[in-house]
Amino acid sequence: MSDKARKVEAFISLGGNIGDPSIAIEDALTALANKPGVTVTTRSRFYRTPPWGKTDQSEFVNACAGVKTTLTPTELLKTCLEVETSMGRVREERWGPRIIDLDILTYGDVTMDDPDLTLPHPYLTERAFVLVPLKDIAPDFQLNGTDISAMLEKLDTSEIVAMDQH
Ligand code: A4P
Ligand code: MG
Repeated sequence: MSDKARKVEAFISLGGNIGDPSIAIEDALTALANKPGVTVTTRSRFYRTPPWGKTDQSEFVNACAGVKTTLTPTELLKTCLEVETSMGRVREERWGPRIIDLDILTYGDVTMDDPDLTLPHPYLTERAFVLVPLKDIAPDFQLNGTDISAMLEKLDTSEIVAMDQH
């Protein structure tokens, strides 16, 4: 099989709310693209988004990227965590403020529920800050027969605002 044939498409969400999150997302995309076995093929616009889950913190900037990868899901997660760590991310409270967060939304059509990795991402369908940028790069995205527009209809997107083009 050629290298090209073995590549799997994965979608990654990026976000942060400390310092200048737009710069952090740019840096994370560059770091990801420099990792062996990962090609960044598409990227969404960047969005200002209200904090979800833990609401008493600064607003976030969020984006999504599409990658083609020869890594396994676990290797791709390790790579994402390496990018976070190399950028100075320190893990503190759950859903709390962060310089940068990279989550794997989907990896091909793989489903898994390991202690360290759940695919598709468990909160994917509940988070407008993920789905709005994902729709930029994957307008035909579907999960369990539901398309992304139908998922978004159930969510409040009114405070998710596209930033100037990057
Ligand atoms: N993990 C399991 N599945 C995955 C996956 N599909 N992708 C594990 C990535 N990681 C996955 O994550 C903890 C562990 O989850 C990882 O080590 C990995 O083994 P974490 O990033 O250290 O912890 P966390 O981020 O504090 O918790 P969690 O549940 O991952 O939070 P989220 O889901 O990252 O949410 N509001 C807005 N507007 N925008 C945001 O970006 N982000 C969060 C954090 C909360 N509110 C937000 C935003
Ligand atoms: Mg995370």
